[in-house]
Amino acid sequence: RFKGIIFDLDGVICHTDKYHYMAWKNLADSIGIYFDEQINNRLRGVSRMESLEIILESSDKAYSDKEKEEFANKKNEMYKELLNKMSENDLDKKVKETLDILKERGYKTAIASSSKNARLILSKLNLIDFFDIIVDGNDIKYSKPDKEVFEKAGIGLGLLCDECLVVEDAASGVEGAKRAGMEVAGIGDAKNLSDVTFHLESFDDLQKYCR
Ligand code: B16
Ligand code: MG
Repeated sequence: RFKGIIFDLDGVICHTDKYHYMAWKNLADSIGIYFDEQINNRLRGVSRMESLEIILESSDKAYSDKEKEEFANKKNEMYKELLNKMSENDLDKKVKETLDILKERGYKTAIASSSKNARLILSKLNLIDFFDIIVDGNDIKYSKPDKEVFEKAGIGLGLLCDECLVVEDAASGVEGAKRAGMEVAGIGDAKNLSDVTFHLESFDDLQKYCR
């Protein structure tokens, strides 16, 4: 039924979500703001500046745009330091195996990520040439839950929206994919959302649904 599969990056292909958490936690601690895993879950799929706004909700101080810019840069520097330690070994074997099988079965593949670091991450994982198209935070004006990143990925694959299946771990991503008119396979946090067509216990479950 599907001709293309559009993958979210953080939380689906790799677990950079733990590095986002560490970097935001570090920033929050340095400015004395409360931050925990629950707040972190709200940042999944959301752009860097919008993430910062969510974190600053826990503060009663008003920060200037310049300060916010500095906070976001500081977080990103720390995040990139963590990314630097990543290698192909951080790619789950099941993920690579499944991607290879889906390719063999003739599916076109895309990345649809809110991250401006997506290409850096994919090259660390040695996956940069694997996808037919990569659409990331540098290519879009509106981040998830907007549909832009998914629509661009679908167009890049040369497919209609209803020919694409999106794989997402975040509520914001599931919403964006639905707005684009695409069906969704949910994994992790997004597994049990009501808008999701396929519930993936683990990444290799995709092999069952995409024959
Ligand atoms: P950056 P995804 C998203 O990636 C992350 O889930 C989200 O936590 C992050 O804030 C966003 O990318 C922006 O990332 O700061 O690297 O530009 O899940 O859409 O692949
Ligand atoms: Mg994600």
